[in-house]
Amino acid sequence: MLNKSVIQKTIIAPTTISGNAGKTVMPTGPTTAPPATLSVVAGVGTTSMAKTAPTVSSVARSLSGATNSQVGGGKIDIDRFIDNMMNIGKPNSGISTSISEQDIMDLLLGVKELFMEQPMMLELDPPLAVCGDIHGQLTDLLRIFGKAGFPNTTNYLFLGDYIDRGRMNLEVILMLFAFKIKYPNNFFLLRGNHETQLVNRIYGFYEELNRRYKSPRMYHTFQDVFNCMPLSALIGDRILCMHGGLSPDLYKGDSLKVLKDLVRPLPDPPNPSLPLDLLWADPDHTTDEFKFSIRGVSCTFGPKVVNAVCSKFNIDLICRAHQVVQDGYEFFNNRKLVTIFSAPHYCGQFDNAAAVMIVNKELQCSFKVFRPKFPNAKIKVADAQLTTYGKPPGT
Ligand SMILES: [Mn+2]
Repeated sequence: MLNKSVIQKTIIAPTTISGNAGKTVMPTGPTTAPPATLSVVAGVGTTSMAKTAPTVSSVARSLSGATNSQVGGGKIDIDRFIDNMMNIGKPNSGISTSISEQDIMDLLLGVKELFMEQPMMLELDPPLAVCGDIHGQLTDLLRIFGKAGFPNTTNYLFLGDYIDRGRMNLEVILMLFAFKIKYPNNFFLLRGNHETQLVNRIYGFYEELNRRYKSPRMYHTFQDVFNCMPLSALIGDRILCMHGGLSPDLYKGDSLKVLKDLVRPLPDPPNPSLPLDLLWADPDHTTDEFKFSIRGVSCTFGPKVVNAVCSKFNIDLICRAHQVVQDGYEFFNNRKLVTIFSAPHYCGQFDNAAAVMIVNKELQCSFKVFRPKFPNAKIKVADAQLTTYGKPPGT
């Protein structure tokens, strides 16, 4: 009979928050598969893994030969669209002057078709970079691409919450959708709870669209796309990803088929329901199983649920987003679950860092951490004073 140490593939190493070297712990038992380890390294550019291959490799399993730019929106010239996106910010090239409503509608149609062509539960092969909430923080998204690789060199999985709260929601969601069409088998976007009408009607997206394009039709077309986005992903058969968390329906379920079988288009899911929990649930130390959430929606789940889901479905790690965590990533329950949050200095109100989880080919995981920058912080003022004191007047 197999014992647990034999079938366990992912071994999780201690976190080194301040140090550079991540400890890698080898599997304790013999295993035929390549050992999968989770080594944690804080700080940008200090990962223990090999550099990502210079070209994008195919990560999506069981997706037949879809070629870049031809999948989904046949109408949209995606290279031109991305060019226009990249020019935003130059003089006289705000988004609503450089990208027409028709271009956006074509993009939305294309990306919706593409989401529907791909499974509800994505099955992906590493290597890839996993990102948490972005919330309209475009410059931080570009910073992530700058450090972890642009989508032409690095595979990505985003865990949802692209819009609301931030200042450039439209730019963020359009850029992500454009990359989805450009690299359909290497760039993946899960749905977050903000990609539901109930939420994005209130928290900024609706108002931003109305202000910039004055188009209720466009807002509704966005909802049609959100309703078709996938809710979960499985990396290398071992890392289960979603925006929010686990659900009683998954806990009691016999297989991951419950995730694969969710039907789209899926308008705002009812409370309680499996898709709602995937979008909203949070881990919780104060309960063993499930508890009502103080959010007023969905539930929280405890260590027992994490352990049961991991062992039942042969999963090493649950990977989710949805909550601000100080270092950009945070473990729960003996590192069987990790929260990733990728919007640093969230809303301008938190001083949190952001993180991206890098999963290499051998399922070794490491973290790139992005510390927030405070352009108006006190330290800058002190610097300026020092400069003034050090120089004679008039220079
Ligand atoms: Mn969320």
